[in-house]
Amino acid sequence: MMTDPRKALADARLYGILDLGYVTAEKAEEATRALLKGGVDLLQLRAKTWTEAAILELGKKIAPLCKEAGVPFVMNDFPSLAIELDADALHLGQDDGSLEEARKLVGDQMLLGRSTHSPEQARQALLDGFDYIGFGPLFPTPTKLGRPGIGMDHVRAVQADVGIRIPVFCIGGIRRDNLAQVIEAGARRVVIVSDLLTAPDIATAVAEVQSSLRSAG
Ligand code: TZP
Ligand code: MG
Repeated sequence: MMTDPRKALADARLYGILDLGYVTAEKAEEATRALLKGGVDLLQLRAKTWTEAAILELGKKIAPLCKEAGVPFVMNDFPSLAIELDADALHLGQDDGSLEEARKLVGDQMLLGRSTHSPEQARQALLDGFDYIGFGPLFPTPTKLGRPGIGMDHVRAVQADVGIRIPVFCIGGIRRDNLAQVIEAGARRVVIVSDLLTAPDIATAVAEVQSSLRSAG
């Protein structure tokens, strides 16, 4: 059953990413089902080294699983694939063009997210009209090589400023074993990639994170 993606986004705490750097093509569906079963609130398909054709083929299996679970499906990087897969949202990095360009391609309805790496970029994304932001990487992470960790100093301020207008998802090097610290620093919504996808039991790991986030208030 599909809930309104805008409402699902507003309520979201844990944003899961099916990152094909961590999961083989053969295991992608199984990992998706586990992320959904555990209770991720949004699910992004991210495949940095795959061809568009291969992403499309996998997306045709993943997007319906999200729809069935009532979880918004987010396409990373590719407006064309977001349209073709009828995604609920498109996620864009700082180098993936402007909001206006994306809007022209995907229309009025699709949600648009932006990666931000500083309080200034976070504020700019809000002013640009993005529907949510990722803020990080908080810590250095193998999932995003070449980007330094920005630390947790600005989390509370960005949450109190941008975060009261649009959802702010802290990202980058967040794991079950440092989540309490990240929450303590002011985060209320997070993206976790590698720690969930490499967990022996993905669904249980997701459920654990959800429960920590929800009980943080
Ligand atoms: N953008 C900023 S950090 C990051 C992305 C996509 C990767 C987060 O992955 P992990 O494994 O949770 O550190
Ligand atoms: Mg990108």
